[in-house]
Amino acid sequence: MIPRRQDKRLEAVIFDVDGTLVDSERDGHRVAFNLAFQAAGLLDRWDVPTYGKLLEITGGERRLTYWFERRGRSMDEARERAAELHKKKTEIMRGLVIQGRIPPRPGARRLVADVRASGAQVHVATTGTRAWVEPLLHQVFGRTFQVVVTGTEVRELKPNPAVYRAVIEHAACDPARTVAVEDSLNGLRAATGAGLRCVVASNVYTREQDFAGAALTADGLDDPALVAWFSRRLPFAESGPRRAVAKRA
Ligand code: XBP
Ligand code: MG
Repeated sequence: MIPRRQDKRLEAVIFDVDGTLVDSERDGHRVAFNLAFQAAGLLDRWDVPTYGKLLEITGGERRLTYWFERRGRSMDEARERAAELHKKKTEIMRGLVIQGRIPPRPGARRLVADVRASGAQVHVATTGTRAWVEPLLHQVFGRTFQVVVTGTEVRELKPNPAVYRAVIEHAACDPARTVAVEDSLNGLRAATGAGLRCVVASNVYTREQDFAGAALTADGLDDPALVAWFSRRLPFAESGPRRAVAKRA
């Protein structure tokens, strides 16, 4: 008998960080970029809508390079400025993390705990910089995640699938039994480009994006449709974790 796809229980879940596990963009990264501009004596500032558009460019340093080029600086000068500024921004972001200023998205802690309790692995694939990602994950989720690959380790950032490929390789998980959780089109492309299914939990910045190709599109990690999707696919779903998850659906 050919097993149906839904009979294949999940072996691993790979989470994106920014905009997925935590609400980090508008009141976290954006604020840190603006403080870095200020510290460098620059007049550039990113308001909420401007930052929303700039999010199409993943990776803080690339985002800054793009910004400086668009403001008329040469490519070399833009890169140099961006590298300098991004160091400062990373230091500031780390400070915001340590002060507890970056909150989890509603439902994030619960979903991660349910996945772990089911026996499936939990990993992270982010374009963010390790210097702030590590303290953030530790502070908000404890020592939960098994493999964490960040933008510091991979050359090509999302939508390139490199970060997902690296997680799959390090975790030695079967892509057919692994799902990614993302908030953006760039993230969806990266995950599917690595051969993974991807569940999208959109947010205010990404809600209007076209998520064709996603296994599911939900409004958040506490969306009943998303909770039910996982409850049907986590291992040992007939016992504890499923009942706990399904009750909330
Ligand atoms: C998130 C990003 C990150 C952050 C900034 O993309 O692009 O770069 O915005 O962090 P995703 P850094 O959620 O798709 O991984 O400044 O550390 O790069
Ligand atoms: Mg994201």
